[in-house]
Amino acid sequence: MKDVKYDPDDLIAALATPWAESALAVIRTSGPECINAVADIFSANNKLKKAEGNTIVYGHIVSDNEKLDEVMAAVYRAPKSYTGQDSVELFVHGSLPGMKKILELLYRSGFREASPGEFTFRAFLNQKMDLTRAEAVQEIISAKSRQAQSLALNRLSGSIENSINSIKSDMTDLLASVEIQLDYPEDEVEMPDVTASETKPIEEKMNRLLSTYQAGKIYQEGVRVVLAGKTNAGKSSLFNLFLKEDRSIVSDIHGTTRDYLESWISIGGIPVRLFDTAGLREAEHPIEVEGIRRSNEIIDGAHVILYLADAQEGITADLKAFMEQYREDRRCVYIWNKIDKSIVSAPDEFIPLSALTGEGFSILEETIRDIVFRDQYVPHNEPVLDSMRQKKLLEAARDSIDKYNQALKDGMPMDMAAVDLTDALNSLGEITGEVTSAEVLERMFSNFCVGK
Ligand SMILES: Nc1nc2c(ncn2[C@@H]2O[C@H](COP(=O)(O)OP(=O)(O)OP(=O)(O)O)[C@@H](O)[C@H]2O)c(=O)[nH]1
Ligand SMILES: [Mg+2]
Repeated sequence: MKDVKYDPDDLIAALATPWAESALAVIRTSGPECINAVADIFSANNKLKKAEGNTIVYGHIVSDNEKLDEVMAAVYRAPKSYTGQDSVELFVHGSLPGMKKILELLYRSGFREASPGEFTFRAFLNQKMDLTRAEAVQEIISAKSRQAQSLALNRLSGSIENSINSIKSDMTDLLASVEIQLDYPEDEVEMPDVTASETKPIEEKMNRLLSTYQAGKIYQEGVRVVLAGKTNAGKSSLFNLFLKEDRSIVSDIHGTTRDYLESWISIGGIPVRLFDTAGLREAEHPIEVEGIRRSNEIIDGAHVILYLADAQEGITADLKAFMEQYREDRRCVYIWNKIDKSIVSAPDEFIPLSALTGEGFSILEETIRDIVFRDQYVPHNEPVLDSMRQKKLLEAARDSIDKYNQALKDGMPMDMAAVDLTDALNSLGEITGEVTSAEVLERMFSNFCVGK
């Protein structure tokens, strides 16, 4: 796996923290002889060179006798480091010009800028982690809710790797049985069963893991929820209640919200992109007309539509028209807002709510969760598949087993049918990265952030 972009023998360096002013920043370096190379630009030169692994050395980064920054250098020695190579992490001050100076100095001193995901790539090459764990690293970083983060953390601890290995081990046993069938005459040994009854439990394990994918995707990518309804129904009030801050302008003037607002929130662990939109009505002002056009666009693309009705107004013609138009649409949740002020009780399909007092809010949250996970298997305490790559390979493995069973049914010779089993095993090997092509690896890691 040697190619220019990801040559593991190069000395690499990158900023691992955001390119922004902050109290501290971390510059990460890795590569053979990395510790000596950093020592060349370090005041406590000898101390750093002799430092044991997992220790920290205090000093200055120096260039031509000029001190660039006062830093702490964390020293890791191979193989006990993230990448499995010698590595130094510099804790520097988070000043933009300061960070820039140090990075430029590193790039003049034998280091090159790390490509995206290159540190994790090296960790994979040095067998510090398999591919499912490497992918989990990026999934943790991009997690948008606490739930998504802890599911990804489970994957980093090997939950998917272990599941796949357990399936692989079943497959290997099966292949061994097939070998016995092929190698020994029937009368010499007892023939193990290699038919569908043996592949069934394996397929069940695969299906179980596959069924978690949709939920994993929801937790990782989130869903779009839109607040819709007539002007003055209380959409912006509810938006602010979800955000727990006074973000959207609320007023009793109809048509207050002209352009839509959006924000990430979390509802029961689901990352939700919540939209507040311009109230729907017959508008004349061209800006309001454009706002309403945008509202409709967002409604079209939403996973869940929260339609607010003003309880004080009751069932209006607009509400009836909307409900008629969206009759078959299972994304809609109807909300009977302002119950604190109205004595008219909510009609059947409505959730009674007061965006002002918060009454009914937790029921609304539960309803949204139910809609998002409707028709879906919700996993509890088990590995959750999140990567499209892993899902496709697992499906390919399952298809190969199907083909194997079909081949046996069709009376094909065992040695030919067994090829499908080998294919299945190879697909599983690709998931963990034992048999993954350089091109696939490069594509995968190039989606990572630099410094990771
Ligand atoms: N009593 C009471 N008043 C509410 C409630 N929700 C909203 N209001 C009031 O209703 C008025 C309109 O609220 P907004 O949140 O601005 O309504 P909107 O749907 O965003 O309106 P537009 O932006 O014009 O489409 C404001 O005066 C709110 O204080 C509620 O649950 N109870
Ligand atoms: Mg509004």
